[in-house]
Amino acid sequence: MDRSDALAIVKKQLTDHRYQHTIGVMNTAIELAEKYQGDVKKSELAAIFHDYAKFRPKEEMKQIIIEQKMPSELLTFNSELWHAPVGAYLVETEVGIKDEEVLNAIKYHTSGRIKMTKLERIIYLADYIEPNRHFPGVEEVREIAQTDLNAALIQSIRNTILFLVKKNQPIFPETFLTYNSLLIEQGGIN
Ligand code: DGI
Ligand code: FE
Ligand code: FE
Repeated sequence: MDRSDALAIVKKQLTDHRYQHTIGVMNTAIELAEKYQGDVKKSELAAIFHDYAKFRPKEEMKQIIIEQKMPSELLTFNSELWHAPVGAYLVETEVGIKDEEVLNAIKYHTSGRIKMTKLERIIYLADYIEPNRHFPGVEEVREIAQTDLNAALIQSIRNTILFLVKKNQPIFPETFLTYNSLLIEQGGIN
């Protein structure tokens, strides 16, 4: 599928604001893939579709999580987490994308997971640092992303966890697992 077809499909699913975010993620993901020897085409495709399910009704997402036997633990956490795995499912079934690597990059773009692939890292980070993002700490992560993909990824997950803690929100276990596994992988613990 080429870029313009993919963008036309996703545009119908999103608000203008979220579509602009998607364009930002796409451009950033391509830059990161070029810089860090990722797959540029897969990065482009995963970025375009990463928020495909963002505006699906909660009830529909809940049904899909149950019917498709996704981890039921998801339902006890913030519904913001649901659009990632549900998005991967809908992008496969409605759009017809079959590439597992692309689907996994969509599926894990909110929580991450242990042993993230390079593509998953690129999409997670691009989602966090794309130019339309304006939260505290994002500039620092953009700086780190110029030279170190993994260090930038760790900083973005740390910021997300701190943000959730400050808002008194429960943190999805996968988010902690991702954070721990990246720190351990980086080495230098004790
Ligand atoms: O969809 P986006 O806004 O582009 O970004 P995203 O897919 O990273 O979703 C971010 C939202 O998900 C944000 O409101 C925080 C929330 N979130 C991310 N990780 C966790 C989380 N919420 C909970 N409760 N626990 C998490 O671990
Ligand atoms: Fe998202
Ligand atoms: Fe996003």
